[in-house]
Amino acid sequence: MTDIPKDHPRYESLITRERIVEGVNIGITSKQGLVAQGRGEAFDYMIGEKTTKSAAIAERAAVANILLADNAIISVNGNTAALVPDLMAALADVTGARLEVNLFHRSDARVHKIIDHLKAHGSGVVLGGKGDKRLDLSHDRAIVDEEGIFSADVVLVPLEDGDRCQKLVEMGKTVITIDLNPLSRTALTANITIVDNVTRALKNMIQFTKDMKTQNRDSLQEIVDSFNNDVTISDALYTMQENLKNKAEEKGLTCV
Ligand code: PTJ
Repeated sequence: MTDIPKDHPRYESLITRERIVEGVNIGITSKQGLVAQGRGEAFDYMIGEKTTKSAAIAERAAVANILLADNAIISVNGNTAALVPDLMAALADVTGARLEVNLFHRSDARVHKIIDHLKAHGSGVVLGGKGDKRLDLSHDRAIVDEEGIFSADVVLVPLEDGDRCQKLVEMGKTVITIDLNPLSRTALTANITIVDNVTRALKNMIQFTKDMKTQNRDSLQEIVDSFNNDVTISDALYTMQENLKNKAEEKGLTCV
């Protein structure tokens, strides 16, 4: 890893990038994952590199859904395994959800490397190694575990690529995504879209779970019922528009 000095103004962003590169070097992240990370960084600039109020509302609604679930699964891919293995393990631990490795650019070797990596970062059971069921999709994200994603009622799919999200919604599951691009197919299809960096979102969700865990089911259900995903997506778009406009005004620019 390149040595990034702590006082570098872009320290957090550069360290995140190093983690993805390291993920590719050790064989847990796909090369395509580098492109996905770059896209995420661009949208993070536009959202202001912080958790917005509407993202925090979506994170609370996500936690309420997970706490109410009978079988909640957190899906892990090559990017999230490299970026946030400890936070994934901690979120599973505090919510009682289970982790399942599910890959677009799938190989059995990479699935098992990610399972080992998650365990080395504190995870208990990690599903995804069996691959004993298929979703009705024509690519390898279709391969899932029967006791995991296939039978889950709530699934968290961070940094997802569209098709599977739609399929899971069609199967009647509650699908939560974390995606900095509010216009992606996944963001527009999921039941709960958290427009936030996965590095911030998971930290918040762990804290919210600790705060909400003692609430009774009725009050968790109220949080779920009052959530509106269209408002969340539109707030993210307006926030980006506002941030861009403010930046242009700071520069004294007008349209040509
Ligand atoms: O490990 P695999 O084989 O399962 O592949 C994983 C990737 C991420 C490569 C695959 O799912 C993919 O190609 O995803 P996409 O279509 O690039 O979508 C990823 C989405 O996540 C994009 O909308 C990005 O803007 C967004 N994103 C990228 N980095 C972050 C992010 N959202 C939140 N936090 C990030 N750090």
